[in-house]
Amino acid sequence: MTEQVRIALLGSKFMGRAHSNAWLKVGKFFPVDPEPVLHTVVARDADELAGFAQRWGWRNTSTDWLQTVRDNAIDLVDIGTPNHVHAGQAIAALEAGKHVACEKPLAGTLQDAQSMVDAAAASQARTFVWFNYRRVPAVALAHRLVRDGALGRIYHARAAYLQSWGGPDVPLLWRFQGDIAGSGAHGDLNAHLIDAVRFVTGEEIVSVEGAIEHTFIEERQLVGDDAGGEISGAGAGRSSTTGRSTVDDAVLFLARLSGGGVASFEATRLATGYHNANRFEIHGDRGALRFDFERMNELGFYDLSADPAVQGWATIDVTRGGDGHPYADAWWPNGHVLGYEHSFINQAADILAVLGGGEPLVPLPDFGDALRTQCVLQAAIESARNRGPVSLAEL
Ligand code: SOE
Repeated sequence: MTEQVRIALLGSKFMGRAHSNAWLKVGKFFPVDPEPVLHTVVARDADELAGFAQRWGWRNTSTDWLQTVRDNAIDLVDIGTPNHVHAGQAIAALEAGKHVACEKPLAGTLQDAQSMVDAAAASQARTFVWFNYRRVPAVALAHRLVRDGALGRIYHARAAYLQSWGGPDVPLLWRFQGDIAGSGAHGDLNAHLIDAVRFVTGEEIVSVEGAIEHTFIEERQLVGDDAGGEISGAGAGRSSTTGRSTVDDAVLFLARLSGGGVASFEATRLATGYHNANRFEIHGDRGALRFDFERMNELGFYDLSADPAVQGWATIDVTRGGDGHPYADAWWPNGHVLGYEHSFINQAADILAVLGGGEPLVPLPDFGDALRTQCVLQAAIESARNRGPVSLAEL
């Protein structure tokens, strides 16, 4: 008899849709045990909630997240809400004995993130963080290649997350309010880059050597309550008055890696011309890798062990089942590519594997792992504000 895991989803905006889709589809493509049950979805707007639940197949709705996370009918709480409420919601769920899957970044502040890790340590429940890009097959393959020595000693990691949706016409969404988001592009996008560099290299960031934190657009139009977490601001009620953006639009920083290499990170919402260019390059003494999410089914590989006459950047089509390409066997025949939503479905499969007593296909970050990323986020901000190096050992 296949067990079930009854899920409560907190949040019904962008991540609410991505997670709903993942729980709805995962059992269609993976042999899940336990099976996910879309039990209850929680959001503030009762009117919108009924339509959301019907569209995605949630059995129940609620506007009371605390009552829901304490409900004995719930096994796993999935947090897709803005950053400032991650800690309260996750801690309440853990105290109620629930497993918790939380969107990135773990929290808006290091203090909140630490409190979540402390609550997890005091609980028997499992925790997970939706650093979904680890489950883009090309990124998972990069992780395996480095783990197996294909790059050798790591010299450089170069990571950039380039978006351009944050222009002056976008109103003062929660993502531009420091008391809600904690930071802007930094916590939103550098979080992904830091996690990806740690995941692919298998190394930790030991210091931030210098950083720039910059806000290009300091005033934004105030919005109505319906803007929620959507990054487009589309449909958001417009106001003629403006409010101050209290977060960065871009953060760049330089760092040292635990293996002796050096790294650069750049996150921005104003890289005109790029929409979701989450990219990294890793250089070692035996080879190099490069990835760009805007060509997400491809991985670039430069192999110094190959015959020098034919050395060059190979573009690997990471869709081939049976060839050891991560997750490929669950999906389509060779060359039938995947999209953004598949990284979440792959993560849902790994979460269910762990809850069923098994192992994920590639490492899944729990709260403790995500805290290390949160510490790097904090170190970069301190380095920018103090205009000097910050060792992670100091945090
Ligand atoms: C907005 O920048 C955003 O939705 C991020 O919050 C997600 O983590 C990223 O995958 C897409 O862009």
